[in-house]
Amino acid sequence: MASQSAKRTILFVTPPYHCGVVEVAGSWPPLGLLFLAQQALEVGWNAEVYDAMTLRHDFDDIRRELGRRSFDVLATTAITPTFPDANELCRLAKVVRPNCTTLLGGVHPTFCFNEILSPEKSPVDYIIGGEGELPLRHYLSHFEDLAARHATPNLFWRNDGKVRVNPFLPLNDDLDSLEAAWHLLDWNTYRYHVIPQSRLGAVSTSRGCNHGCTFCSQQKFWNKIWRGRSPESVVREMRRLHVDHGINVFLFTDEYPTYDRDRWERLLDLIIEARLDSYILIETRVEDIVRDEDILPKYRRAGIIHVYVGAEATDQATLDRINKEISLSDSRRAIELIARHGMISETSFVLGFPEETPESIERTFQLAREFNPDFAHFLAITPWPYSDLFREMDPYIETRDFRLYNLVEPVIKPRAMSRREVDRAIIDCYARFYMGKFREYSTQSDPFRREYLMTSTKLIMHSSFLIKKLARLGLSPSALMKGIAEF
Ligand code: B12
Ligand code: SF4
Repeated sequence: MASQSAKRTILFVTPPYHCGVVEVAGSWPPLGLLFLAQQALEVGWNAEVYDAMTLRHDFDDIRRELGRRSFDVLATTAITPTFPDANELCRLAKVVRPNCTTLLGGVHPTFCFNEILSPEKSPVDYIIGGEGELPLRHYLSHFEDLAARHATPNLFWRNDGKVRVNPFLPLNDDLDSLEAAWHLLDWNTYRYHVIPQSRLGAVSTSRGCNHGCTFCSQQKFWNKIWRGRSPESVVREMRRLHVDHGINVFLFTDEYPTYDRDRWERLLDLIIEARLDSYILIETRVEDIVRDEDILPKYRRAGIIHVYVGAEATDQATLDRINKEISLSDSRRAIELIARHGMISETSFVLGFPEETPESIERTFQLAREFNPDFAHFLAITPWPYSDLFREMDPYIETRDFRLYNLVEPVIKPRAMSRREVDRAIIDCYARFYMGKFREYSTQSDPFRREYLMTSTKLIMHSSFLIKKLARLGLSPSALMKGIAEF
């Protein structure tokens, strides 16, 4: 442990990457980094969080901010699209503070450690792969002793020009023991724009998913193992966030919160009892919504207002191909049930597979309209370089620019279409879907649903990703918005 007199500082920074879509709805706290910061504090380090992404700082701002701060370790995180910016962040840290150590974690470096660390001039000194808390604790506790530091579990590092890989710890069975350093955030920054006067928090009630969708990184990252916290510990944390920090909208960050029905129902009961007067946003699988038909009123009473379910495709052959293990009838029914119980349904449809044609996109669009979720996203299939899908898609991948691997930009060229045509088809699906929707929203009898749906649509239509896309394709954002509003 670092001594009190020479307390070292680890600065956690979010890469300043933006691509629209989910960011449009709010500014989201960096939960993963807060779990890690708590470990640093517990072993006697100073920990600071600089959320450059949410503050919308560019690299000039970041250079100035890093210059103002004093730190020994700069730690950052990367999913695939944010990796180039995370790498640049490490480079900048070395320029501003040449003696600092740079540390990277998250799903992308966990799998792509070799290509990140191999270049002799890589600005990344170390990578901690997989679940970060316990390895980071070891790394920081043994920071002063290089041999012990290099014995950190889950560590990837360079030695004699070679990339070394340390054995991984098993996943932590005791998720209740992990806390997030909530007090390090400036809470005024985190809002859910759809709900006025809101303050947005993020709670992880479980980690992992036992399914094997071939496009998904999360099942690989968590080894297809699902682990849940006890409902009591989740509600304790929610109450603390509500009382101490005024959080009234909670994102459950879980891949699969409803996996264990008994645990889930107990959690709903405890949240209802706690009377937090707050809203909750979740993501789950369609068959669980169908399974839970009898307890859906509890979902709503607990405050769940927004449920994202991955429908992904509108034909069974595609669902089977991506190993989604759901049926079209469950998708349709889940969407129906969510609305019937006063919640907002959101789902996505993935486009741009190698065999895609304008006709197959039109079929997906028509079925999406028939499923009629409140919100639909039309996403470009994106093979993360470590996903099961990658090998199969490799011959069709036209760009290795990871910044484009964000589910918004097509990176695959289907046999019968260009990427630009896929891009245009995606915009067309969005425009036509929401043209039909705006009128439906404005005639909703439930005022909460009406307000929520109309505010969200305006946010989507003004989102930077749509505006940029439209401009690139020579289309006018204002004409589209006017068309939707007048429809
Ligand atoms: C919340 C969230 C967001 C928030 C991010 C808020 C923030 N600053 O963290 C918002 C809404 C902004 C967001 C945006 C996007 N997201 Co997002 N997001 C999530 C979500 C739902 C939860 C992430 C989370 O908090 N997990 C809980 C924590 C505890 O886990 P964790 O972050 O993985 O961290 C642990 C380990 O990874 C590791 N670790 C992570 N970083 C580090 C760093 C160090 C130094 C160490 C030691 C360890 C370590 O230790 C942590 C603790 O164990 C995940 C899906 C999921 N269920 O995980 C998708 C997910 C991460 N998002 C994804 C995507 C694609 C995006 C967008 C590109 C979507 C879009 N087009 O808008 C954008 C990118 C914007 C951006 N700049 O990041 C993908 C990433 C896929 C991939 N493999 O690259 C995911 C997996 C969802 C999916 N569809 O598959 N997202
Ligand atoms: S159900 Fe969701 S989290 Fe689980 S493997 Fe499929 S896409 Fe990934």
